[in-house]
Order: sequence, then structure tokens, then C-alpha cells
Amino acid sequence: MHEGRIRCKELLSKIISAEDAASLIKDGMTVATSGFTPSGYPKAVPLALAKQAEEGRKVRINLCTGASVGDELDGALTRAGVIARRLPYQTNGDLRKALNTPEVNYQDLHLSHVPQQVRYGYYGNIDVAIVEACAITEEGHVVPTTSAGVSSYIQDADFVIVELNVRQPKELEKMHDIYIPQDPPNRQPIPLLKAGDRIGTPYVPCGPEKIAGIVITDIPDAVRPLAPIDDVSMAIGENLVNFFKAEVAAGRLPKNLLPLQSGVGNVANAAMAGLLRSDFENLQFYSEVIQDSAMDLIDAGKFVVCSGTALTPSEEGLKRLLDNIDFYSDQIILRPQEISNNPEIARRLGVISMNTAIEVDIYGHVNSTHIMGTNMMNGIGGSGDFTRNAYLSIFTTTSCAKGGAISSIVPMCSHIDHTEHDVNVIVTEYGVADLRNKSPRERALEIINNCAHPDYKPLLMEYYEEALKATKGAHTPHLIGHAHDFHKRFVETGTMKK
Ligand code: 0RQ
Repeated sequence: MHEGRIRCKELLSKIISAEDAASLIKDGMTVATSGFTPSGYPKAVPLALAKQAEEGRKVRINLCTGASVGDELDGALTRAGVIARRLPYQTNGDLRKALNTPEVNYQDLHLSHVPQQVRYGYYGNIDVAIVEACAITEEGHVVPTTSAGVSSYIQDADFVIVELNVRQPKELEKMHDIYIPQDPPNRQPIPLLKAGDRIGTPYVPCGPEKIAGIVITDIPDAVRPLAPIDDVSMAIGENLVNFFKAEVAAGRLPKNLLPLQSGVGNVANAAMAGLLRSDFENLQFYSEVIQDSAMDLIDAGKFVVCSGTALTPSEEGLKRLLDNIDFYSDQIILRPQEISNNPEIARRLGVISMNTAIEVDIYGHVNSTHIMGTNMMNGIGGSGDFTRNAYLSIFTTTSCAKGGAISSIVPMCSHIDHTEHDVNVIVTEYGVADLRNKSPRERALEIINNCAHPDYKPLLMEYYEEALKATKGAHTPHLIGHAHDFHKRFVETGTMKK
């Protein structure tokens, strides 16, 4: 069943069961895995480990991944009480609940920081790396599957467990471009000058001696459904496209724009769908997650380059990918997240970043992570990597959440991930707020007038005008005792409306 996939013959003797591999993971270990938003992560070994824990084996681990991973890893291990500490990003319902209790200590990190900070020793010793592979080369190097993620975990770890997933197509080998930079003081410029450049190898260097066991599996990635594109997200996509057209007309962007980055989730997917309906051509994608919308743009011939760190299709998208793997493996490049999200490269290429906000405040600060300033949703992911270093940084959001009970535009964010200094443009279904070359007072009017929901406009304007008066027109007018009244009202009454 694994024929032709373990090309290093001496490794054939290292095939073990998932249970035996799970037994190698001891209480207190730091376990680093492949996987990014949720694709290309190990499944059989974590499921076996969760079972052992449920049967009474005492094992609590620190778990590091690339980004979000599927239920077989985050969900099963959370339910079995195995995860003590977790970084850097997640989207699993059970883990989300657990990390919003004292049970799990979660660190929400910029994704490009993780590989280098692990190498710098910030998170202690990495005991074991568990990585999903579609093949092992003649030299014993590991070919990742649907995500590259933190490739360097393989080198960081004391030993490596490979999950050889025979369901993942061998053609994925053609997509990978693995380049791991050296650390300071020996770091060199990363030799990537164009979004489509290939600068590395199709495998992660490992070697047979480091591999403690190979588990053969065929469990598919647990892909996530995307919400259908509704009128609201369609309007966000249209506003974005019209904004790009105006930027081209003003001479601030070339006709085919600059390399685009797009975030995760429903809103990001819909925003990209706007580009599909537009007249833009010869576009380049230099991003981290490749969702269905990116595949649509490849199919339509609009994307001439598509670079990311993970393939994150829906179920329908996954089928399309597998049915046409030869075609897509020519079009798509998968890189380690420290290259896909690298600040040096984002600046060099002039990336246009497009990420989704949970809430935005009237001065342009953005909250991407916390609900009511308290509960973690997913994490900052790569949004900060791109936003701070973009040529043009954009946040999209629907103007309201929870059926209108929550305004996504608030007087003061309940948590801030991206500051006013990093955010150039806000887009909702009502319009575009261009924050460039504007003072905070000017930004407040731009955001309230162009982006807020009509039900909330008067409330926001009332707050702004009172703050302006009380502070005699200060630089950033706030009524510090009332800045979170919207949130307070929601917590107390279930709506931000008065
Ligand atoms: O809740 O799931 O209970 O219905 O948040 O909201 O509108 O479906 O938006 O799927 O695009 O996700 C910011 C979370 C948006 C995502 C976020 C509730 C809303 C719904 C989801 P339900 P939508 P999306 C690259 C970039 C951070 C990481 C990032 C994210 C749920 O985009 O995690 O950008 N971004 N990475 O009801 C309370 C509000 C709310 C709210 C929305 N103001 N208050 N709930 N919701 N706004 C990728 C990677 O880094 C890997």
C-alpha cells in the first residue's frame, strides 16, 4: 500500500504501529507536528495517544504545530486531557473551549516567528516531531503533504515519527519548495525575488538515523466547509475590487496589482471571489492558505503564480484538487511558513494583505482574535506577519455579527492585534474606509460614514462627538469611562443597541 513511497530502503524496517509510535511520547514532552490550517497534520499517532490517555495512561504534553490542525490532533488530544500547553494557532471547537479555561495554556503567536523562535530555544527542547509525509526520499528526507508549515521542526526535534499518508497524492512532491534560513548572526538575504521563485528543495532534510518510526496511514485531512457566498460577502468583494480599480487609476498600483495575500475563513474566501468576477488578470498570489477561491482563480487563468504554505480546500475543493493534481502541482508552490509569511519578502514583493477582523475601532485599530476582549477565537495567525509589512494592508469584516446584535465597528476595540499604525484600509459591505494620510479624527469620520451599519452609525457618531467635545478635539478623542459601553451593553443585554 505504501509501494514506492519509502525510497530509502533501510527505513522499511522502521515501520511501526500507531500505538507503538504513541508510546514513544512520554509525559511532559514537547511535541512538534506538521500541519497548517488544517491540512497536512498527523492523525493516526495522536488518535492512538488519545486512546492510551483515555485508557488511563498519564500523559500531558506541550503541543506546537504550524497553525490550526484537525480534530484527530487538537480535538482528540484535548478531549483526552493530553494538551497542557499549545502554540501558535488553532480553530478546533473543543480546544477553543479548553484554552478559555485554566486547563490549557495557549500562546497566540505570529506564525512567521514560530520556526525561528523555536530554534532560538524560546520554547525549550523539542523532544519529538510527528510529521505527515507523502514520501521519503532515497536519502531519508521527508516530503510533506498538503502543508509545509514549520518544516524545521524535523531538525529541531530529538527524534522524528513519520506518518506516511498513502491517501495523499505523491504529486505533492512537485509543489514543495523548502528553504530554511540560518539564524543570526549568520542569516543571509532570502534569495526570493519574485513570488514564483523556487529557492529550496522538494523535501525537508532529515536523514534515516533521525527517524524513530514510520506509521502508514490513509486518514484524510478533515477539511472545513466554507459558508456559501451571500449578498453581504459579495458586497465586500465588490467594494474591494472597486477600491483596487481606483488605486490602479490613481497610479498607486500596477494594472495586475501586486502579489496578494488573503486570510482564512468565509469573509476572506468571499473577498477573493470578488476578484474572480472582476476584469483583473495576471494576478500573483503570495499568501499562506490556498482556499477554494484561489483554485477558482487558477482555473480561470487569473492567477499566474500561487504560493502559500498550505492547501486548505473545502470537501468539494479537495476533490477538485485530487482529480486534477497534475495540473495544480504545476501551478502551486508550498513553502515553510517562515518563508511564506516572511517580513523581508512581504516588503520586497510589496504584498497586498487582506485579512478579516473580528472588530475594528473608529480610529483603525483591529481585533482579530478575542470575543468581548476575553475569549480567544482562533489566534492572530499570519495576519500580523503580512499586515505590518504590506505595501497596502486591508481588513475586511461584515459590519455586524450575530444577526445585528454586535457592531463590528466599535468606539474602542476590546483587544488589539493590529494597531492604527499598520492598518491602511477597512472594507465592509457598506463601503471602504481609506485611512491613509488621515489623522485619527479624520479616520473616525471615514470609518463611521463609510463602513458602519446604519443601525449603529448614530451611536458611533454620538460617542465620537461627545469624546471630541470632552477632550477639546484631542489627537485621539476617547471618553475613557465609556469607551467599552458597546461591549458592556452586549454582555449585559445581549445587544450593543441601546
Ligand atoms: O461565529 O462561527 O459562531 O457563527 O466569528 O465569523 O464572519 O464567519 O468570519 O470565518 O471569516 O472568520 C476573524 C475569526 C473571521 C478569522 C475571523 C463571529 C461570527 C462567527 C466567524 P460563529 P465569520 P470568518 C491568515 C490570516 C485571525 C487569523 C488571520 C480569523 C465567527 O478570519 O481567525 O487573520 N482571523 N489569519 O459570528 C463576536 C464580533 C464578531 C464575532 C465575528 N465582533 N463579536 N463574534 N464573530 N465578528 C490565515 C492564518 O493565519 C492561518
